[in-house]
Amino acid sequence: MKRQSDEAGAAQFAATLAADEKIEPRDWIPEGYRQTLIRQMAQHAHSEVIGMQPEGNWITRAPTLQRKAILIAKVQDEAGHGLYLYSAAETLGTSRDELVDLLHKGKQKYSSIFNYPTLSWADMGAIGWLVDSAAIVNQIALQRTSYGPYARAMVRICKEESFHARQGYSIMMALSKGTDVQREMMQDAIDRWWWPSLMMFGPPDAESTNTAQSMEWKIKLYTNDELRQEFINQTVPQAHYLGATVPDPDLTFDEESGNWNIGAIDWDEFWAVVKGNGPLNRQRIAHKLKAWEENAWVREAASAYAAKRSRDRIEATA
Ligand code: BYC
Repeated sequence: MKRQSDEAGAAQFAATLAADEKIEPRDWIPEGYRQTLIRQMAQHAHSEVIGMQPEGNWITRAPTLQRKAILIAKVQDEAGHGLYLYSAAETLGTSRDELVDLLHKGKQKYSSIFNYPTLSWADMGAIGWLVDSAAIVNQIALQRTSYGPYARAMVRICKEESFHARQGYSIMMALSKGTDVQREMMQDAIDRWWWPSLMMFGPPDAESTNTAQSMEWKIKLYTNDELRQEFINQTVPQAHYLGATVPDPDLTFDEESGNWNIGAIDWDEFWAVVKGNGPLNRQRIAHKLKAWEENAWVREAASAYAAKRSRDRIEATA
């Protein structure tokens, strides 16, 4: 009997994917699909939350009140993105606490990009422009991912990321029109963030263990290399508009394909960072754990308040 319902479920799952419709939490799904989504969505949520640290580092040192207000809003948005994604992951039968615990124990990943230090104010421009634009290229595609709750979370996240990318480019524009020292600061930030931003898209297709299956399930609609190339094509002209260069002596433009072709990416560096040996991996998790422990009282107060509200409601209707 169970076997039959699994068969019917699997047929329904295949038909939904074939029709480019969304899979919803009530639907039968293969265990591998569930596990892949939990892995990717958790990693995505953790990236948003850990991603608050490099920029949070500059809130007290923003050069003007307006820039400070914008940066606070952006960092706060990232916390919100983490919440949407943890909530979407919960529809797969896992809890936010479980996922956060796996992050704290080093059993789930977050994006490699957030293990690099933010050394100057220009890094706020470089992160907004390069890192958030890379995130947008990846996430615009994810708006059409097959799992409904994930796709819908992406729609709102993409809107907010667009504001983030524009604020980053606005910082870079201001620096590009500034003094020689400001222009040097801008170029130095681009030199340090360019290659790590390209690595955000994941390993080259030939080494990507999950892409083939994820594309079959329509979780991913494009490969890592396809999205990376789209980002490069969009970003190189923006760098030139700033009067800046990207740190790649082998960069060439191919008239025929319309692609900017890049030199070799240092994949040894990428894997070192992914495996926990980037410049700041240990500090990022240590800082996260400290905040988690110091703020335990907030979680306790919120649960006590929620419990009281629901008791009051039950009593009022009794
Ligand atoms: N960093 O088979 P592959 C943001 C891992 S936050 C670390 O190609 P997949 C923002 C990968 O997990 C943006 N690990 O994997 C926030 C896999 O290992 P496991 C975050 C990486 O999943 C604040 C192995 O390498 N965005 O926007 O098919 C401020 C082989 O890779 C990375 C997302 O998370 C990496 N960069 O494709 C500013 C988007 N790349 O898990 C901005 C959602 C790969 O098998 N995620 N790995 O042990 C995705 O779209 C996909 O997961 C990826 C990787 C394209 C990233």
